[in-house]
Amino acid sequence: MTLATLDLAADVKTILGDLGVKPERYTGGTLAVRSPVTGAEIGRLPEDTAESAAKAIDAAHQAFLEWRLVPAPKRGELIRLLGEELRAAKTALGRLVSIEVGKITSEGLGEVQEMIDICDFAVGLSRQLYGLTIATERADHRMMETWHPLGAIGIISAFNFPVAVWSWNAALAIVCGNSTVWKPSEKTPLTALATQAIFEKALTRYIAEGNSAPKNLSTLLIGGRDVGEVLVDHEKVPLVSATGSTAMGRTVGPRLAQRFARSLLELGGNNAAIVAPTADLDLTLRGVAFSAMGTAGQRCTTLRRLFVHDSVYDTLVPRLAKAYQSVTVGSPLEAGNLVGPLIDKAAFDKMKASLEAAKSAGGKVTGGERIEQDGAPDAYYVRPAIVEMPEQTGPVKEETFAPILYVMKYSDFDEVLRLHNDVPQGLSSSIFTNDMREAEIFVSDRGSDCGIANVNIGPSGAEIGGAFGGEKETGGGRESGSDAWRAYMRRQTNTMNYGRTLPLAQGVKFDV
Ligand code: UN1
Repeated sequence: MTLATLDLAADVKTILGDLGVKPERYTGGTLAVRSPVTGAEIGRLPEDTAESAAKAIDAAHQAFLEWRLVPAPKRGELIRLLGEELRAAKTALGRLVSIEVGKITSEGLGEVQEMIDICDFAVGLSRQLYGLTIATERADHRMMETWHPLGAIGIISAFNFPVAVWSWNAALAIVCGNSTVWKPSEKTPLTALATQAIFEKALTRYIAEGNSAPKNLSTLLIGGRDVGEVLVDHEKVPLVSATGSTAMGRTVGPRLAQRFARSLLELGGNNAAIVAPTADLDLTLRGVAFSAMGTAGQRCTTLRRLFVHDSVYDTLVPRLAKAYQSVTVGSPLEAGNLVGPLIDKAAFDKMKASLEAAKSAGGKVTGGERIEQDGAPDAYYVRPAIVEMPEQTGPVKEETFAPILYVMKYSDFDEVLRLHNDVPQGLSSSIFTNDMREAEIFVSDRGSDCGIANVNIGPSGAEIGGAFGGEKETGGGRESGSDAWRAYMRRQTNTMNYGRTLPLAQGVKFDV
């Protein structure tokens, strides 16, 4: 099938229409959206202005003032309904993700599943927003900590997980009693429109059940950097959760710090895997292939650096190179293809530049060439590249958001651990080994310095139950599972005196 026969704009219209999104929300505007599948335009959205964005944030703040009064388990009911609506819309939203981002069908659906999973998690959480009771040094006193909502939470998301990242933040923020204001990537506003419509369906059902909820609990801002800046600078936004490049985080982080607002940053990764002498090589091959080539190398958790022990190098690397040659690259909407397109030409240009830099640094490149598709001259499909590097230099230390896997040989475990951690980023990591000592050391204090460290699994494809995020230039934030909810709340320490005297802490006397 040639891509030229696909009318993706019509598909978009059907999907959005079925969800109740009016055509004027995605036609006739100034923000053009192209599908990476064909390179063709699939929407043109009217954009927010600085004024409309500021107004929307004020309204979100008002919504917060009301929503915080609703008991948390009741807030959870709204997210339970959101989970139900997402289940009902899974096929449609998954397909829209595939159209707008270029993910293969199972990954588009997987992204929506991730949204459903976090809703389930958040519903349970809505009955578990607990604090501690702490022993006090004073008689007839009780000391405890309580958790309270923050306000209107800003969410800035990236193109590669256009809707799941919103849900990790929004599902938690909302059960915690906050409202949310979402600025999606300007490359993927259509999936955001769809998600907002799904949220509104849940809200309508919630109100029909006899609950009350403010209108602007979840707000969507459409636009580019200027609109994002309004969100970052607005005094009524106490926290911005931002996912994207390290360069973006370098701007957003200090601007938030300037006004003492909080940031939750999830930035670049440069994730590695170590393949040790005892590794199960069949399992390793599959783990590496999915992590390095899946989503066309456009996950922040994508495997980018592979350290292979010299005793297994000559067995594994030729097998890997073969998998790279034979992996099916093509339309993500067609069953059987495993690697879809890059998001746009700029991504392809960056990939080419990194491969050139790798060659100059002594790298042996296989793959990386563009695969042109009939009838789709503006779509950028590439054969994933595998680059054997003499050492960890040049582009190996940078994150290039494309399917490039740098492979390096090692012989000493301590040395490979040092090299593993010797990059500016610290998101995800893994080791393939059956040696219990190596596995334990890798996840110990002296092992991987990343936010995520896996054994016998690649670095990508995390479940929502764990806290997601990383160290160093990755920004330090943690989203989704574990106790990540605390980022969306403020902690208060309460000391209650139920006695008739006033003993002061630290034995201080002050008798007037
Ligand atoms: C991202 O690429 O920003 O762990 C998020 C994973 C996915 C999320 C990736 N669950 O690969």
